[in-house]
Amino acid sequence: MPKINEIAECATEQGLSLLSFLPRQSAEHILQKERAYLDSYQEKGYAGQMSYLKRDSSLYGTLDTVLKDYRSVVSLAWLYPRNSYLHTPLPEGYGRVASYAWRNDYHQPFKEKLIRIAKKLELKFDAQFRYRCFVDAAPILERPLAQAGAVGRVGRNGLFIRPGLGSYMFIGEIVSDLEVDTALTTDNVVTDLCKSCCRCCENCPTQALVADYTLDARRCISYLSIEKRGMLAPSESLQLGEWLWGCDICQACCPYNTGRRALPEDSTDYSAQAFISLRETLKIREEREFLRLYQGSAFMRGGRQQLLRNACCVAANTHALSIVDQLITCGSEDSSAIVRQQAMLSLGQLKGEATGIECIKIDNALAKLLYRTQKA
Ligand code: B12
Ligand code: SF4
Ligand code: SF4
Repeated sequence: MPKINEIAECATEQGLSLLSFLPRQSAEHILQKERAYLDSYQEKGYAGQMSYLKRDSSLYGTLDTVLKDYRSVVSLAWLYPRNSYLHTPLPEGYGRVASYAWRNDYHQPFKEKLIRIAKKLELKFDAQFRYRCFVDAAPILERPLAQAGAVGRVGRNGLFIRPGLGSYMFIGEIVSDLEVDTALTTDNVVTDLCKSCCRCCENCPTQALVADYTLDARRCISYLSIEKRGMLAPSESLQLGEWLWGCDICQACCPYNTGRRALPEDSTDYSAQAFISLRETLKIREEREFLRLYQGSAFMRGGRQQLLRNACCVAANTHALSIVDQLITCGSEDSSAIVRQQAMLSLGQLKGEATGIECIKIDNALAKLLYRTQKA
């Protein structure tokens, strides 16, 4: 039976941190409790359009659905860069990208790390056991499971925070037949992290954190930019603010992310990933070109249409009059009706700010686009 520190060692070798190692009974108990929370989350409509979050909560109430008669679940964290560009003014004609999306998509590489850990344990203990590895890809309530390990907690912003590491992390699990050595040390049990702090709630620009630990996804920039399909209503488009993809505000303002992290900081210059040119984005007309640029990135989740839709919104929100021509081209030529309409809405918004010749140009373009839309 592997001891908790042996699992932690294997995790460290893969650049991961151990968050929890739970026997079946504890995991099932937690998931049953959280299931009730999910029910009320669904009832209040907080899940928005995310159909996968609206599935019957019984699916989430056990891990037997992913590995029948499993014996334990290990939760592990993979840190990603923190967003240190939030105080850098946005360059004109650019949009912000949340730091989880700066590197290649995390799902596959993280899963491979988890598989390597499981294989190492098999070798080390000369025992074959059934296991399955998951990263954000099954009906698993990852944060409550991570929290049960007592090394960190979910904060008021809804994110799992481990003091010393912060919250800029992905969470993944190994569900398996491994027996657990339950000797968890209790001297570092984290109970209340936030105390009287409320920085995340105060700084969330859309008041999406509607109650302690509770996020109304429908108001969250991350949801609107990544998960919400189709057109964005004018109020939603405004809510994106400067964010082209995701949002880091409630993490960046959290004191647990501002100190030094226990792991070495990544010294890569991520500015080219943190700020993306709206002009270049709005020029991507073909799926092939989108794939050439973004295959393997987090943008694949929403695809070309959604990235361009968001770029139109950010252009209007940031008063980017310098890319009016690009918006006009999008409004008339893009193959996606959603992109065309979002471009027209943004042009309408920018018209109010333009003066002289610029204003006449937008007016003419809008009249032509409107005529064409009515004729179609
Ligand atoms: C749906 C989803 C979203 C949705 C909705 C988020 C939400 N609050 O549910 C949207 C698109 C908005 C989103 C945004 C982001 N997400 Co997301 N998301 C998920 C996903 C796929 C499911 C989450 C889920 O089941 N939610 C349902 C609710 C009911 O459960 P829960 O959030 O797991 O847990 C809640 C309860 O435990 C409750 N709770 C716990 N204790 C207590 C105590 C009390 C008193 C109360 C009332 C409640 C309570 O609060 C928890 C947090 O809301 C998970 C992956 C997964 N399978 O878990 C990733 C995941 C949560 N997301 C992740 C990330 C990185 C993000 C973003 C940071 C990305 C970005 N930069 O834009 C943002 C952060 C926004 C935020 N403040 O949470 C990571 C979080 C890592 C971490 N440190 O916590 C995860 C775990 C993915 C992963 N495998 O790494 N996400
Ligand atoms: S991710 Fe942004 S919009 Fe969503 S809760 Fe955090 S600060 Fe608010
Ligand atoms: S900002 Fe403050 S209240 Fe919000 S999660 Fe961090 S410590 Fe908790």
